[in-house]
Amino acid sequence: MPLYLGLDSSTQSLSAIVLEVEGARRRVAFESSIPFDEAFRRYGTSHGVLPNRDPAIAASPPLLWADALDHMMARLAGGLELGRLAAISGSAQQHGSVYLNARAAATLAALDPARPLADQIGGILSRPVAPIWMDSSTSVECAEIEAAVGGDQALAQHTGSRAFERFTAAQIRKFFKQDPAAYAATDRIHLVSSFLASLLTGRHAPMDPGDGSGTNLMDLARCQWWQPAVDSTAAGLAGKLPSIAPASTVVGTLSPYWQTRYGLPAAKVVAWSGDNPCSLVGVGLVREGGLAISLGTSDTVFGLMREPRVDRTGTGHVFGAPTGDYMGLTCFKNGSLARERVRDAFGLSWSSFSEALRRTPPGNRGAILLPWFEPEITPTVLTPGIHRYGLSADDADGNVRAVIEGQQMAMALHSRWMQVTVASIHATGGAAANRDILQVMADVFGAAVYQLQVGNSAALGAALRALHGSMVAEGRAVTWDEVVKDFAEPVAPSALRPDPARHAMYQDLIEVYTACEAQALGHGPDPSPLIGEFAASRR
Ligand code: XUL
Repeated sequence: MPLYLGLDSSTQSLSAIVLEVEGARRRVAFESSIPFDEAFRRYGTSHGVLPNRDPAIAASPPLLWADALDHMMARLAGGLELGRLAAISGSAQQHGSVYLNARAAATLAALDPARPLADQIGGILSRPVAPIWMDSSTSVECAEIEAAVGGDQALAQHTGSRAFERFTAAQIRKFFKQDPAAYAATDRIHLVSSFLASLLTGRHAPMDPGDGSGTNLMDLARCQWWQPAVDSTAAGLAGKLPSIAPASTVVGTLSPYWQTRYGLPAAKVVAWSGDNPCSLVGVGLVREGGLAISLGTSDTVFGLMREPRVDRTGTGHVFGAPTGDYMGLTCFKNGSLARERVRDAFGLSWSSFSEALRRTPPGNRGAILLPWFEPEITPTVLTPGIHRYGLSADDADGNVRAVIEGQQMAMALHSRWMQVTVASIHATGGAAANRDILQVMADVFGAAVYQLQVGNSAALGAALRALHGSMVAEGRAVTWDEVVKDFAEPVAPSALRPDPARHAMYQDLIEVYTACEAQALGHGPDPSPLIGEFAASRR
């Protein structure tokens, strides 16, 4: 029975899911995860990121990702009959970029199977670190790129997003300006996804349109690089970008390095993509209509779109979807890290965090917390800071409820641009295991919230993409509904239903939240009277 491997290189860990599929027999055969900080202390990361005194700068070592890939393959080879491995695909944190010199192609093609991968590829990096999605240090470059292409709306219309600090174009431009010699020595700029695919195939892999649309450089309609953006980003960039191939393309086979090192077959490698496009498939959203919320290092709200409805307010993004459609997405940086910061500030465990949530009244008497522990993506907040309204800093229970309600209201407010009538939400990511958090989600959105059988939707989505790409390559007709069947299905009996009275209350509270956000961003009046009115109306 053939096996399909999905890998997910996220901010903090590398995960793997192996599916066994033949006809109606479909099961998850293996799941594993390697946390970066604990397993690879020598790289000095914290939560997968290199420490930096400037909170706007976030970068990670690409060699760490390669090392983790090597270790995961060893783990897989030890636990499975990998001779049956038919195809592999992968998911990676979006936007991060890896800079390789002209020696890369020859080195990747001739790796020594007796030696660890990370020991052999240090010499192909023209930049030792990769800026990642948490970086917010490129506002100047964003403005320069937008001005050069005719403004933010022009960029959004063509690429799916206005310029964002973490997107690859602004990051490339900053590198080009700050280190022109290293930029000149760069022969190829990969995303994390196409870099890892290249390590597997032993040659430069293309990008898929899902991850390509997180660069601010890809023409969304044609799935090709958009020349005005490329030219406005850095001199000579066109020659340094990989090609873009449809998400189900087989981009190569496992290179001799992996075959000899771990006794693996020449399995097909299907183009890797970003974690959010992979999750779209991994939560089963292969049709327009539903919404998914991923509560991970970042919190994201996303849904499939048949047509690219670009956000005119400049909040969200339109990416390519693995199905060949599009997806709308809004991203929040203060996701799990903010929840952890509140939990740790009051010395709580996750279970006492949940108890605090249960003890406090929904609506929190109008208290609002804006949890911008790190610079925030949505809304744009470059200088981090916590804002409390009607809430004391030492009220543990109140802060727990406020961080959860604040995050959910921010997601509801800032996903309105997608114009999706939300009847149901598929919840994924680590915190989606917490049903107290999901009940707040159901009440804020007024929608039923479903948990899924497989928690890691990005790795599952990658494995399902391996299955899809492999079947397409074999000329077998298959629909996406058939691909996701059984694996990416919501667990119906466990659905969390919204309470109509609480949903009505949250609709009022979102007005208060909106006023607090505006005041904190410096363009709104003191929201205290609104908070007072809300609290009085609930007495
Ligand atoms: C999406 C984004 C994050 C990363 C996290 O635009 O920046 O969700 O993909 O890995």
